[in-house]
Amino acid sequence: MSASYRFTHAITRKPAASITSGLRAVDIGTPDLAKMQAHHADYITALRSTGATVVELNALEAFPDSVFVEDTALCLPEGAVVMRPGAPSRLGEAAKMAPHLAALYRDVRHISGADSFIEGGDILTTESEILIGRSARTNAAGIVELTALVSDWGHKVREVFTPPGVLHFKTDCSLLDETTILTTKRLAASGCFDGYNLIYTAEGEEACANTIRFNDLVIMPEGFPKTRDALANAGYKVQEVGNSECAKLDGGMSCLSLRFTPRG
Ligand code: CIR
Repeated sequence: MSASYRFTHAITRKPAASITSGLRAVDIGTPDLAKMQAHHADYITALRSTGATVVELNALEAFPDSVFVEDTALCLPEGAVVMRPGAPSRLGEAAKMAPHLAALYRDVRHISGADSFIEGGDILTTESEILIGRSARTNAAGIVELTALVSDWGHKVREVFTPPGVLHFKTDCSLLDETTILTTKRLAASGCFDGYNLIYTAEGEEACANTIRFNDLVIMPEGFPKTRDALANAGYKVQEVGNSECAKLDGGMSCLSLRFTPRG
């Protein structure tokens, strides 16, 4: 069925000029807005090239990290769940996404507990389960609440761990197809992917683990030739997109979109 990587829709949000104040674990330089906009346009072109409808939302200056829309929601075929981001400066972004989801889905649910925190970057939806990494942004209460919200849609959640010092679970992994995951060795070492086929990022190229399978394409950040060639040799159709500016804010390919097929 390939519902975990075949999608009719994506939502993106234009980078705000305030992106220069975006959150980052380590300061390795200020992102260049014009360069980020050019990369963002290339990313949208890649999504659209697969035939998907891409809804491009306007920039939100009040939220510097709002280009990273993935963290605001979990989109499943049956409905969408609006997250409660664990970063205080990002909490309000989720409510800004809700009406856009309501325009495409009949069933939109919300993480609402005052103690529940969860960000989409910690959630990997595979063909058979939803893996959620507990992290500095996603806590046990958030995972419990999400598990309850998606159970009547028939989804099973499995709690896993995001390695210390890694922003999100998906910073270090991506789904490539029904049974295959691209991962760093440090994440796979936790045993969280037992039963899946794994392709490892090449030594020194761990920063490209955050890629996306979107319809026929694997969209990955530019500049990781060994992993790119390994994916191409494994039969994937790889499309590289510049990510130097988002990388300064710990962002990658998955963060920049919500990808889904709403069930009418
Ligand atoms: C943040 O720290 O929240 C942003 N600077 C980066 C968010 C990246 N999002 C993602 O991996 N899903």
